[in-house]
Amino acid sequence: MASKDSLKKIALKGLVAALLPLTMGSAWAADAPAMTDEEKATAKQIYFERCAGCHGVLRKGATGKNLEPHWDKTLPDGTKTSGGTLKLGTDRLSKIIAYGTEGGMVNYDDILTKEEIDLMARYIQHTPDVPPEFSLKDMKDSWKLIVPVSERPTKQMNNINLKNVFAVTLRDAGKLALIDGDTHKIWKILDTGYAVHISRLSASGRYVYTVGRDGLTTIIDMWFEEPTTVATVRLGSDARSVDTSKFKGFEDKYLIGGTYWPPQYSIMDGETLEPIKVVSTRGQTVDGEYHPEPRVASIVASHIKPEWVVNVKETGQIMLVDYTDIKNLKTTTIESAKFLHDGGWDASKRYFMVAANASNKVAAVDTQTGKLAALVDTAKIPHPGRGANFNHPKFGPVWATGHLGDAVVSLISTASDDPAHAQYKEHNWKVVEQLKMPGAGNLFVKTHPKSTHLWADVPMNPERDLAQAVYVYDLKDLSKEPTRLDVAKDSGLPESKAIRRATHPEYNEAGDEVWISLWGGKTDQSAIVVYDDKTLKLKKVITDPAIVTPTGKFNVFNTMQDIY
Ligand code: DHE
Repeated sequence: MASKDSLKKIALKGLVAALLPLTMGSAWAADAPAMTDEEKATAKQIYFERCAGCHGVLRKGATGKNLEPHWDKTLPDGTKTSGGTLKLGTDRLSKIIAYGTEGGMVNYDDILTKEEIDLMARYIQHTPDVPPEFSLKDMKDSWKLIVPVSERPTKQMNNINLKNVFAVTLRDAGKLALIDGDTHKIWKILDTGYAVHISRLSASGRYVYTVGRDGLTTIIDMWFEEPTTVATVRLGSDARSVDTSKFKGFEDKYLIGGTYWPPQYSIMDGETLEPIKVVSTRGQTVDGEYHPEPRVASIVASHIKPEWVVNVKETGQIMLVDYTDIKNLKTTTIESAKFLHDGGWDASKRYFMVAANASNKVAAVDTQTGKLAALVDTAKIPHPGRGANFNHPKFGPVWATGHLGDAVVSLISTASDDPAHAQYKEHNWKVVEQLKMPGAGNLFVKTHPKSTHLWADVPMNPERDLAQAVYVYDLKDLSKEPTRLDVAKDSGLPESKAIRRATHPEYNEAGDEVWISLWGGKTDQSAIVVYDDKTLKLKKVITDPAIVTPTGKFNVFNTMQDIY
């Protein structure tokens, strides 16, 4: 819910200023229910915070349905059909927002007030506003170089084992906690953009990059005595992804960031964040239709080439961007399937596996040849995070993904150049096994080369008992039921009204312990619960009044090396 406090905070961060022009010049649908300017401004903010991620700023739909007042479409068999929010009306829309749908829309009756639900039901019957563009000049104007490179340390000035530091998103606090993985102590909490989505590490492991949903990107230098934000820049008004240049000779040289709005990616200097180039992703979908809002979903840096893999959600186009010559940028565009979202490398780091979630497919990109290796059909709404790689006792190397829409974890056989794996070739790019989960609503799976366990969460399941627990599979015997760990109970925190969702398993550097976030209410003290990976016994609860809504956690070493 967008409380007055959170609205104030975001306003301070300049987001409202960026969004205000959106109301101007919009053509409100004549038949839509009346709204005051104040109501529209509040609804716009809630839409940005809660709805745009799935339905899109222009409301053309992606993971979520199209929410335009009126739409016409031609089905593959030639039948013409139409619909829209005006046809559904305020009552029906209020019910959908409050109680959700079987199609995957979550219920908002415990997040938004009745008044806010009514407000949103009326708001989405109006024509969507087209937000302003964000140019290279806008980026340059927003750029703040807080500590120039010449004034930064030339060696590490602290005794922390940087490789085992965890960057932890404190989602609703708009902050990032850096936690020492060796001592389990909070090292420092820093201000960042609103609801930081991911953190990524520079190739050297010295810099942490974060990106907020509001597009504010920060670079934190861990060589100071205390971690210090050395530069910030805004990428646009809505963003989810960043990555660095990891290929030999380009370490820490460039940063790339992707935005949902405007639909584009930006290239910056890796040490200062000085903006260098902006590239639009608008264009044709894999079906050949023009799309005005193809948002940049996951971005990943190759270890075997000077390239980034940029996954464009709505068009289903995967771009391999060669960063050796930014002025004369070369990109290879690979057709896959619409609604690309998140993904990770296979064990060999040659193939990038990315979920086309609303198409129920996973695309495997061969980054060596620059071609699509396969489009794999999976269960409903694959959501891998970065996925998990291990050797299946019967099928050899597999990459695992969980599903938001089905109670399974899918194991996909991945190709390998190792002659010892030749026997598994016939299974490559097929789902070779589905592990049964206790319910749908998985977001992340994780394992480690030194582990014999596969961890899976179910935070989006409506059942409290499931959402507050994680499930651990024994990789030596996948026929066994997974072990259930009650993370909320193990945290020792008092029962809370809001479900505390156990999410995002992340290994430490040694690969012998696993950290789970307990994602509680937006003002509740919460925790990170640490388990011994061998015994599955509770090892430590990291909690503090400042630990509020922890979600993603990124271990420096594992993120640098893409170990999962
Ligand atoms: Fe995420 C990864 C988009 C909601 C936590 N999320 C990603 C990526 C994208 C994305 C494109 C891949 C980034 C990359 O690798 O470069 N996420 C979106 C959305 O559009 C969506 C559905 C709605 C929204 O409005 O943002 C959404 N995501 C969420 C959450 O609600 C989560 C659970 C909690 C939160 O902090 O917001 C969440 N997303 C994460 C995390 C990752 C992520 C922790 C990184 C996973 C990893 O291990 O790499």
